[in-house]
Amino acid sequence: MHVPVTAPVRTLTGESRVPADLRALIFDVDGTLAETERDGHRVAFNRTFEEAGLDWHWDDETYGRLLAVTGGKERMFHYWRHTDPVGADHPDASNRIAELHRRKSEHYEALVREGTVTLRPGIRRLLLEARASGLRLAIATTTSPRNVTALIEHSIHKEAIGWFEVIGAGDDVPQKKPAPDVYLHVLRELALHADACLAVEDSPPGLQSALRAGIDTVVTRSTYTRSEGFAGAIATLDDLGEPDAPAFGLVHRAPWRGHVTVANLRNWHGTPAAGR
Ligand code: XBP
Ligand code: MG
Repeated sequence: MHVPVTAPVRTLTGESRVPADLRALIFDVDGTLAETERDGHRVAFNRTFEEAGLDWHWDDETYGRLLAVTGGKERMFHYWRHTDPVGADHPDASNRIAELHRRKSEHYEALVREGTVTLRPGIRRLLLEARASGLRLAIATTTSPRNVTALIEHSIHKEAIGWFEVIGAGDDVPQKKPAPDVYLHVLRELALHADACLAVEDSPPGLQSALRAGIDTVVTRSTYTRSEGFAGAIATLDDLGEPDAPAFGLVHRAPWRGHVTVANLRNWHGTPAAGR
């Protein structure tokens, strides 16, 4: 049984606060639920470029760097401006990007439905446990609701999209991650204060977005973020782990090994984070 934490904790800045009970988990999608960037989005971008007769090709290393630009349309525009500033200045450029992105999304959905992208360790287990323990679930992503639905339907099951009360997507808000907009939007829709939530993220822009919305965050590093620093996260782990395949990482700066459970999240939540 969960016993709510009511004792005040002292933050790094010295003030004490009484953390709210944990009520909801908010998941990022790309890189967090699955390695969608490496196995899905990157492949879909390259298929689109080839089909469109462009000489663009994003290898693993290039794509890793381009992930600093969040949003597929924004990422293509950034690359275009870099490689062909005159072409990218054409009045029709944003229509061209929108068309490429539409096609890329079709390729992505097809890849997901072919089973190219699978859930990361511990995701299905933790989602099921969270539901059983009455935690509310939501999504805060930069990608589109359609991509999220395809992934959840295919990798969990047809009805599982209904597990998530709110799906906050990049185009729902004025600014994508690292701005806090998508998390603030999800908090509003859930009608919860940031203190009652915990985010799960995989990338520096995602962590920044959640922290700027005031939400404690657990990071599970993904392929492209293995060597990044995550100051401010309450935990930085390789993944969520499974009972027979423990995850490794740091929780409040102390080494940790195991599989993440709802009880762990309740313990970690509301405790001052390292380096914040
Ligand atoms: C994900 C993104 C997205 C995907 C591509 O970031 O930045 O742009 O890379 O999807 P996060 P779209 O995991 O932080 O939400 O092409 O649909 O944008
Ligand atoms: Mg991500």
